[in-house]
Amino acid sequence: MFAKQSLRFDPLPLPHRSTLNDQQRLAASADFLNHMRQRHSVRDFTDQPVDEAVIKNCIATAGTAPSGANHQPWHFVAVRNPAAKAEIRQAAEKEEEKFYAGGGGDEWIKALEPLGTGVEKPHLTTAPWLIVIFAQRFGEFDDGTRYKNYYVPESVGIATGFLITALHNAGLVCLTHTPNPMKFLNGLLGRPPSEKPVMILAVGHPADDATIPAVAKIKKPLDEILTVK
Ligand code: IYR
Repeated sequence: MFAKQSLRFDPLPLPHRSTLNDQQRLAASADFLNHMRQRHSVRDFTDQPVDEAVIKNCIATAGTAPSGANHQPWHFVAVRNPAAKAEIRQAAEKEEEKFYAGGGGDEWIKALEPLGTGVEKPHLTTAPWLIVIFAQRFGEFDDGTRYKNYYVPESVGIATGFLITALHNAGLVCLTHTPNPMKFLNGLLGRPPSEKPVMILAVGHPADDATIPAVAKIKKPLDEILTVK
């Protein structure tokens, strides 16, 4: 579909334009900041189902992200099948066992201590959905010939940010989970070797007794992350 020789530059008048005035803009930006400050990575889920239509809208939102040469080098697999989730959990915990037994290296394992993470990943079976995000190293024309993708990690990172934001906007919580290595996901989910699994997002509703690590509330102050010149 993309990078075809037949695609040409064709400028369209900007289809959508904000009507906010400066005062409304300031209020909107502050409201959105407040909304996003209420997003937390959650590790404790209920098994309460989430409509597929909601997941589809959130993934469609991710699909609106900007990407290198507009090649949209991503694929999302939304898993709700309990047996498939159990397989993913089993394989992920196998990798995590090696990681926490020392494979991750002392410094990395120490850095995770304040987050309280460990080998057990119950969210992978409790959460009603696992969204697995794949990055496409290259694209393929219909005849199987390849074309290059550009800025793949950046593009997939932006799309994942859109997805996490969309899920939060829909009143859901999620956890970014990155077992290392993740190649087992290609086999379990039938994705080609040209695609690199980037992360698993466990998605659903928070358990009544869900907690977050206190350190997660410590965000760098603006003057540390921003320079205005
Ligand atoms: N994949 C492991 C380790 C882990 C790594 C990072 I970086 C984190 O921010 C959290 C965990 C795990 O999920 O436990």
